[in-house]
Amino acid sequence: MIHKCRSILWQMMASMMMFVLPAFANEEHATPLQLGLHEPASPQMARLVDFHDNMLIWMCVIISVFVLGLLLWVVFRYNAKANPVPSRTTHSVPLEIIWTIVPVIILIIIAVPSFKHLFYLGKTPETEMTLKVTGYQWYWGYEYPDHEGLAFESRMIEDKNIDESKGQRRLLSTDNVVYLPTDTNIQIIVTAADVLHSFTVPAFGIKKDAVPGRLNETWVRIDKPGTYFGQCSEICGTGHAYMPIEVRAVPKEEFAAWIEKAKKEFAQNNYQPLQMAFVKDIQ
Ligand SMILES: [Cu+2]
Repeated sequence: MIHKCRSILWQMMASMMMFVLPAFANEEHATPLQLGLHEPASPQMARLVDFHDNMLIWMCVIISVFVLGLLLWVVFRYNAKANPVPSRTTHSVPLEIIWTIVPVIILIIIAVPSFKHLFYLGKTPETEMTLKVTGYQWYWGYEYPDHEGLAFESRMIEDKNIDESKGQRRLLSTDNVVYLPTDTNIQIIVTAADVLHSFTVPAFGIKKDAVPGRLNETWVRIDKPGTYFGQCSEICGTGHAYMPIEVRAVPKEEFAAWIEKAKKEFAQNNYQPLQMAFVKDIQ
């Protein structure tokens, strides 16, 4: 009987590991039962993962265990049986000072590295190229202003047309993939043509609101080649869940070859990119 129980236990553990282990693999997209944040593909995301895994999560664990310990102490030490005559104390100045100051100190400890990361994410370094992203209901438009204004639209591939043998993924793959070069500082300008959207690619640590009539800016430097997925992260209407982002990061030479191919391919589409009026044009 004990032997049988043990073997069932082993089987359960083995099947659980089957689910959990892929979460630690180098995946470019989210996996079922994934633990932890996305595998970073940019220095921005590497910093965010480091901040989360080595600091925030441990602070959460310590605070949760401490609060749980206090609760258990109160439940067992001060229940009606163990403590029939309760104390009538209502105030304790030293205790109130401690439980005000300690959380303030904890917040300061979190704030210092947090602001450092915020400034790093917000300050665009010297960039080598620009990608302009426009959110539409419900697809994305991409423009490459440094490459003779190459522009195209990108829509989700419907479930029935998904071809898994080509690595396509339901709700994530798009008909026109955005190619970007690796090891290049890329400025990303984000706007929208109708309602609010948000351009988000977890592997890059990017989430930028796309606001009609306004240009928001961010940047990325992709460390390793691969296909990276993202989704609109601002509730923008009934098609909100169906406007994914698919980015293929390739070495610089491969990117240059793709640009040449894409210029010919999209020139036939007669695509009209969104025209933005700049303040200097109006004056
Ligand atoms: Cu959207």
